[in-house]
Amino acid sequence: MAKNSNGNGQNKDQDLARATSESANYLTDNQGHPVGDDQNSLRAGPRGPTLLEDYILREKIQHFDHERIPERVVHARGAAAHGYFQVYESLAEYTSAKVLQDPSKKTPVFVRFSTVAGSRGSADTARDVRGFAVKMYTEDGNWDIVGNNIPVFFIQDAIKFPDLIHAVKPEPHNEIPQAASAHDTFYDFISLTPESMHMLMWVMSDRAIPRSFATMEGFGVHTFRLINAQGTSHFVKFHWKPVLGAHSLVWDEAVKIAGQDADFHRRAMWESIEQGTPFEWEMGIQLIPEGEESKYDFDVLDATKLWPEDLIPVRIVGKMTLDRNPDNYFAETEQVAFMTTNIVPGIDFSNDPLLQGRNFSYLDTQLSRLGSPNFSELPINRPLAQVSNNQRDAHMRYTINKGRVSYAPATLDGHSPDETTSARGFHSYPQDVSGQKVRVRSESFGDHYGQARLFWNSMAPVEKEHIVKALQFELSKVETRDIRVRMLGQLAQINEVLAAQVGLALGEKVQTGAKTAKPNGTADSADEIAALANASSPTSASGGLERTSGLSLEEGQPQTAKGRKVAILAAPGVAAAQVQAVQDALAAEGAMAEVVGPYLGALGDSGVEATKTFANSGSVLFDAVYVPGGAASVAMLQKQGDARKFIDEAYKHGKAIAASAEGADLVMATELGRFAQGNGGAGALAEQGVLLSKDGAALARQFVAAIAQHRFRNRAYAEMVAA
Ligand code: HDE
Repeated sequence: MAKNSNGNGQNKDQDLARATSESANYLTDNQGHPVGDDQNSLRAGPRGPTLLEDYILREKIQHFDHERIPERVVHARGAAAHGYFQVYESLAEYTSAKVLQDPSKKTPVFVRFSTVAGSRGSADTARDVRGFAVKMYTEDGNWDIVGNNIPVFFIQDAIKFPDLIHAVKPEPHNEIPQAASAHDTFYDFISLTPESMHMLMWVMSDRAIPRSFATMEGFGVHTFRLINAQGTSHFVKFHWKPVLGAHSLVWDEAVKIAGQDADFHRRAMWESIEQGTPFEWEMGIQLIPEGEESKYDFDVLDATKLWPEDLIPVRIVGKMTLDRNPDNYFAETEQVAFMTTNIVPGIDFSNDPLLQGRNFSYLDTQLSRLGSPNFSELPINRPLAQVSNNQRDAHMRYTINKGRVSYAPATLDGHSPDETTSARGFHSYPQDVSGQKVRVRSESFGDHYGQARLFWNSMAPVEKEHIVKALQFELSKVETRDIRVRMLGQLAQINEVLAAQVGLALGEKVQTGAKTAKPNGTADSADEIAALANASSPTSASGGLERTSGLSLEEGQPQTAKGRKVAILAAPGVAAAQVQAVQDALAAEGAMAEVVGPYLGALGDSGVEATKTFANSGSVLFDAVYVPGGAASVAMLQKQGDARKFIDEAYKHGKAIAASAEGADLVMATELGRFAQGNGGAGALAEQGVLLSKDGAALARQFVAAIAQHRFRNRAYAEMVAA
């Protein structure tokens, strides 16, 4: 094949090095001129006016003035990392995509996680959908799976996207609230949009407040196609399953973390990768052979529907590892341009109308955000595969094309690149298409509540309780009563008990029909309603299932302490050997520990150093708490309200707590300790994941096992403790 080389396929590192200006060891301006003075502008006399001639000042200020580019209209706040993807075994049976065929090949990836509604400076832990955008630099060009951490979406048709986003963004008259859906315009829109109900259930669930990027599932959401070398097509859904399991925060934590560390998620990813602990996911696929899709009572083209895992199992096919932090946030994370149209031969689109609309949107948005069609030449966007075509010029052209041929057909210079007509080239799946030009929604998209019920039915009791509380919080912030009432009407379509429970907090009575014992069909008390909460509602558009696995976060998660962060509470006089023992036990499991003390640095002559203090951190930033012995240390901490609150709060949030030797005295001095006394004391606490023991080694083992359980939902005094 004749080549019209533009240097794109060359060594990416070399290109990156050329793109940075850090090679000179002296200061220069952007034209490479050595700069003699970067402290003072050029002026007429020491106290005179600044001279227009000062090109160094002008260039520096002008560059600064243009430093910001428009933030993403959605998904503005994000963080990203580099890594690689490897398929476990060849999927050639289903797809000719090379990236899914050779298990020995590591395909470089760049993955950006984001929240949707908040602006760039908003907090990481807002209740929101998370973006999960993967760019794979494959040998056949870039493949982007621009997904979310929730497998369905709010709307069925792209034409509604601007309405949805206008409704959820801060209200236009006063720009309130930031990064929050709890306001009138959002629920005005949602209450009038039944197709959003399934997604709303997910967004009100624990999924919308993930513990970490590493404990989030990812989903391609839309139905795509896999096409093999023979041209056979399977419909496919892509999944990313976190190796550490999927875990979430509790709402009280999410709210407090937003204040204590707005960068909680991005910091955790950065630190973990810096410490050599990568973030990992397995790729899963669900497949439906082309032609068999009509046997289900949901439409595979409808992005408000998932494929229940009990019906169509997820097959694990590969692994993605994120092990390198970006060098520069702006150049990489901010300038990365994901596009749903970035697919490779062997993968194809479906007719999902949301996906079809996205296929227009992403290129358009990159042109506006990055300012030029040459955004694809930026180091982070440039494919590793060679680029060879007749496109030329435009703003900020980086490539220096050689020769005079930039058209085809051409004979001059032998330079016009040939199309790849062989199997290697991208060929759309030749689906039969005919029909009238219409603006209609297919009737097969018509069921809006069945899968919302499937989700509700599949939740564990504690998850249902969280959904109810989230809706109580959100809807109580809606000022217009009509909207609140309309929302209760929608919720009642999903599950009457859910609606009644939410209604209690809004001062509204909701009819609960046949399910209540009351002759008038209403339920009056929370207890009465809660007693009904676990009855399943019949579903539709769910393949005949009433519930399915794969939806509850309380089921089937791997139990591991890896990646968890533990606070060790210590003061002068702390028993250093006990600190060391627990640090060793945690490190052996891949968990991290920090010593939290009354001040930073050496704690007296104990040999232990505090890296965090009660002033700069709280229990919400950790997964578990350990209190080592040392009489003086414990005596000092007992007098500190912050130390006692640390433990009470961790208890309330269901986190593992352990104390060795005198450390137990601190636990018993907390509010929780007071409740426990007289109620079985230490024995009763142990069942609730509060471990008090004199035997340090055994305790460390039990503690690690308790951390792996993630949360103890059986905390008897959780509601009573005030923290
Ligand atoms: Fe996006 N979306 N989206 N979206 N989306 C953008 O592209 C859009 C949708 C998603 O980390 C924008 O580069 C339309 C679904 C992610 O850089 C924009 C529709 C899903 C990211 C855009 C959708 C997503 C975006 C804004 C309805 C999950 C961040 C900036 C048809 C499957 C990527 C940008 C990153 C970003 C448009 C719906 C995921 C405006 C029109 C469904 C993860 O092009």
